[in-house]
Amino acid sequence: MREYNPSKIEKKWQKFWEENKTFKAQDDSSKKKFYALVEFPYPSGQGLHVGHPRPYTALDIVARKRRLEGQNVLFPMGWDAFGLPTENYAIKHKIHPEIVTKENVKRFKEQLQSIGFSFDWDREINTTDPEYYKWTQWIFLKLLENGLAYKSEMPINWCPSCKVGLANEEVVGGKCERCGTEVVQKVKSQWMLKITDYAEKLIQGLDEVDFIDRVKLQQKNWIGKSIGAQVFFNLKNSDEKIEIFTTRPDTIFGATYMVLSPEHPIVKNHKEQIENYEEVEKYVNEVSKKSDFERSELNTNKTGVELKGLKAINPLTNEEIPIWISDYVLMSYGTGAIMAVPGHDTRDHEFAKKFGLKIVKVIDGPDVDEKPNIETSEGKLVNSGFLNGLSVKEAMEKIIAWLEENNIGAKKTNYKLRDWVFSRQRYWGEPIPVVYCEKHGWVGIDENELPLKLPKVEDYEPSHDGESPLSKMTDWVNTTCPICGGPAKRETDTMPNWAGSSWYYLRYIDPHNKKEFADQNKLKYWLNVDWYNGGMEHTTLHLLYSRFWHRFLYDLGLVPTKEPYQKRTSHGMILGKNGEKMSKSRGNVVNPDDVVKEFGADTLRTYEMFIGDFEKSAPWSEEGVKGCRRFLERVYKAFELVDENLKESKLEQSIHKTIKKVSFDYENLKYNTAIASLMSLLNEFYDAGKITKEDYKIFLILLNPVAPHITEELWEEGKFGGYIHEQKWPEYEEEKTISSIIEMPVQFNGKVRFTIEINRQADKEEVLKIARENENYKTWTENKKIVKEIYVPGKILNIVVK
Ligand code: ANZ
Repeated sequence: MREYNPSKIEKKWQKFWEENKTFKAQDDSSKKKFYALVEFPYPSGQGLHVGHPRPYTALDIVARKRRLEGQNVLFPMGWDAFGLPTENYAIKHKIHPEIVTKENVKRFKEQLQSIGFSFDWDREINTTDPEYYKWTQWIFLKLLENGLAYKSEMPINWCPSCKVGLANEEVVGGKCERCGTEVVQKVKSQWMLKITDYAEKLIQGLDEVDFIDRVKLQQKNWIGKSIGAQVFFNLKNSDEKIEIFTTRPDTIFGATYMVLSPEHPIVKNHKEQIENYEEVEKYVNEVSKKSDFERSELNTNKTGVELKGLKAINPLTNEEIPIWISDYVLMSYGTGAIMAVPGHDTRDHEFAKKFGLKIVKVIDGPDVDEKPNIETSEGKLVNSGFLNGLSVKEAMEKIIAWLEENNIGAKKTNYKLRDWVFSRQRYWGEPIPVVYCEKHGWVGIDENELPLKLPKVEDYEPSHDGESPLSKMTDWVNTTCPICGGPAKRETDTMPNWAGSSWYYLRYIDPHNKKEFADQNKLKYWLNVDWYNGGMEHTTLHLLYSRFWHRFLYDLGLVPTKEPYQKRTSHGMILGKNGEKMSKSRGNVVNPDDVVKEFGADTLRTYEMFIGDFEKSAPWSEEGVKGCRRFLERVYKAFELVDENLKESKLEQSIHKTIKKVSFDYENLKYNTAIASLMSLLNEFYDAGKITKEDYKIFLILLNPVAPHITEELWEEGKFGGYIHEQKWPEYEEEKTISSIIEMPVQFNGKVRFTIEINRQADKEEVLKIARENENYKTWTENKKIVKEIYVPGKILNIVVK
């Protein structure tokens, strides 16, 4: 008896594919190329998680299908291997992170191979390999040369537990993205990348690509473009001006006071004039402990202090207005100062109410004393001098022209996006290839010295003042300046783990190149990545960072396309059985190895795709896994339904319909419904009892992308010729997908009385014959004379009686 034995056939085919380099991508091909990319994993100590195979299987399906369609497919895999967990493990167990990484990579690779992904393993890369990070460092030097990398003293988000500075993107709800500890502010000298210079290009570029809407929207919101004006307010009895940013310059007549961020330089610079400086200083100190998140998102109770002794002049009303400081105005946005319009801005209104400040209505509508009129874009201007009677839009244009004419302000665009904090005070990252020379400041090292390798250290623990472990390596730190040869010190911070992943898709194109990060002709052939699937959580981090690096390389003429990725899709999470996020502490983790061992890789793959809507999260279910295994067993058994003598398929329509559905679904993230339609076709096979060889072959090819091992095996067993991975993706004919039997309404004197089933091609005589045989026919024609019989083919039969 034949029996489905995945453990045997899966190993066999994995070995075959590996030895024959079945999935090797060709660099010199006249075939249409298809570059499919999934986010390379961080090889953690825990090994693969059942969440990993979900996106990997999805794109593996597309990659396999496209190969069968005759395309030259690049589907690579590698390791994003720098990072904190490895370093923390190394500290705890006193093992070098390089060794830890090697072990983890080995395990991950075995696990991925056991699932049968069609990766081109010849292109495997590892971000911690000096031959790889040489080019990460090289790109950094280019950014430095072009003024896009700079060092700056600034308050950064600091995780006291990880002892590491975090980018805004790594702070979620005021907490460290990794360990959940409350993030505090700490002033440190940091390497920064000027992603803000690319804000506009990063927004514009979204128009050129095919990303799912929620990804585009999140990126746009994160970049946060606001169009408005900068306006200068004079400080009374001084030549100094306070610059503000507003999106509503039309409301300027209603600006009855100003609010500065407590860190605004005016505060310190006017210590002498400020009568209540002690009170002010106390407030400034209190605020310095809060993160921007607490100050904006969590800010419910408005606080603040007036700068007594200072006044500003509203340039339109010429009135003297008070100046306050408050934490709701952030130093990091706009100019760190605002004109407060309490009649129309909610936060300003709350503040004015609390501190008894003047409120003026400048846009008509309901009274603004009790509630700010926030529908400000609807009404007409009032109490606003030469703007009175204008609509908001008109007033906006007029006031900006006026401000520009009088040199008091100008149109201005602002972005929420901040520069990218690019230093980490940790060991396990790419060394930043710069030195500090007393004479020349920060200088990039010579390109010929790359890679600047991480030196071996004894102790990976960061010092308690937060300096990197590298700072203790005086031999390595002390060097010479590339410009003057004088003494210099190396940078001891390393790059964040977002560095290596910012360009990895380029290295896959030419992973062994020793002269360049990738050959220009190969880049021209392979770019863009045609389809990139990855987690939503990377939308404002990795995805944005890599688009920035790519655009920068494009501006230098080093890559041929503006954007790296043509299409971006995203998958939902796989949850534990209880519907909660899988985690060790919740005890609901499913290990893919166990599923492969017990049920087979093809079952794991099928289940991961069948679990539910690809874009939504879904809970794991043991029953679901078993159901998929039973399906594959039935696929295996259906081999016995093939009847060599049966020449014509009885299932032609179902076959064509299934080809159509599966072909569409695999390309449109509908893997679950594709599998469902294969399941129902299989049921039809069993119902029919006998199928043709061709029926079965088509079924196997359609299933092959999802369950590659079993389909290779059955193809071989059936001696269907060659290997299944060499076959052609089946095509369908539209006419054959349409049912030949249709329901036909039969009317008497224009009223539908009953319906009959006819063949779509049937002629009038045949249709009439079927109608007459119907038991209802008699009722409507009894004792009547038939005047006329009208047949509209495929639509209606109308019988006129008298
Ligand atoms: C006057 C005004 C009247 C404003 C009104 C809004 C409504 P977005 O759209 O987010 O860019 N603002 C400017 N700089 C700020 C800072 N550093 N911290 C906190 N708030 C700041 O918001 C721009 C608006 O936010 C600006 O326009 C300013 O208030 C405030 F009916 O000016 B507005």
